[in-house]
Amino acid sequence: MEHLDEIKISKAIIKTYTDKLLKNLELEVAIVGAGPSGMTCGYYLAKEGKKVAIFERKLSVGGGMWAGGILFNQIVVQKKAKEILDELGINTSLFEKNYYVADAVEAVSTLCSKAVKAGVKIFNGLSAEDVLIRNNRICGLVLNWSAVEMAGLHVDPISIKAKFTVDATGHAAEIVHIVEKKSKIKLKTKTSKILGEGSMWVELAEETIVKNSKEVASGLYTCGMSSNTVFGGPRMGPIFGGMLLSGKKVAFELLKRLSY
Ligand code: 48F
Repeated sequence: MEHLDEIKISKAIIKTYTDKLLKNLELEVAIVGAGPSGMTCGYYLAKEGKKVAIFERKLSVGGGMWAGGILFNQIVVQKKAKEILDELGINTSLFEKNYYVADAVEAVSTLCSKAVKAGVKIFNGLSAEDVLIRNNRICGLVLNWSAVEMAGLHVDPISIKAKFTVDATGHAAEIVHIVEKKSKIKLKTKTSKILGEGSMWVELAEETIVKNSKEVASGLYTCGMSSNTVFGGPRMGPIFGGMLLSGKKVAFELLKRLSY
């Protein structure tokens, strides 16, 4: 029988996880949320050698992309976004002119794999519950185990620092809400406040989501659905192209900012 020791297994987990976390306490980009937009953003940053980590509340990555619409696990993307799926090696088929479909499970698993292999470190089971702010600039995150959050335990969090932070938390836009609630920072929106999401309008939403993916406060970007929540735009429902294009846009903006 091959010798296997329980203590060695425990040591392997504890030591390597601790090393990984220690190496990621200071980042170039910290992304909150491993949905489609956050993982796409992370992929393009890591591909260019940037130090980027994603903090995801759930055990699973993928956010709302596992089940295209009403649990039917096919996703729809438009032509512009299909190019991203092509680059990632995710199979698509033409449904009708400008409407492509992909298997949601293939899309999430491949996007995650490509992001991780490009160098993104994903920390799942960790929730961002606050931010670090210095000189009116968002410069890091305050993190706690999601299990602690769920159990309502009175346990203090830890912090990480990042040159840039991305709120890719989906409809909730949790990080921008924290900044709005806890600081006097004026958001870069029309009213300096979160404008809120409108009812579904796919065509308009897919366009505005990309425009709205930008810096919302010094050091803090929105990406994916949180962009329409923050800057005001309709929800887009079961189409995912805008999420991918939004993640890519923010990554390229950050690449420019990081090279100054
Ligand atoms: O919701 P989600 O998939 O965001 P997205 O990338 O994509 C939106 C679409 O799925 C869909 C849509 C398409 O038409 O509108 O809704 O904008 O993924 C967001 C992820 O962020 C995690 C959450 O668990 C999910 O996996 N998350 C949210 N808040 C936190 C968080 C937090 N405070 N800390 C860590 N993770």
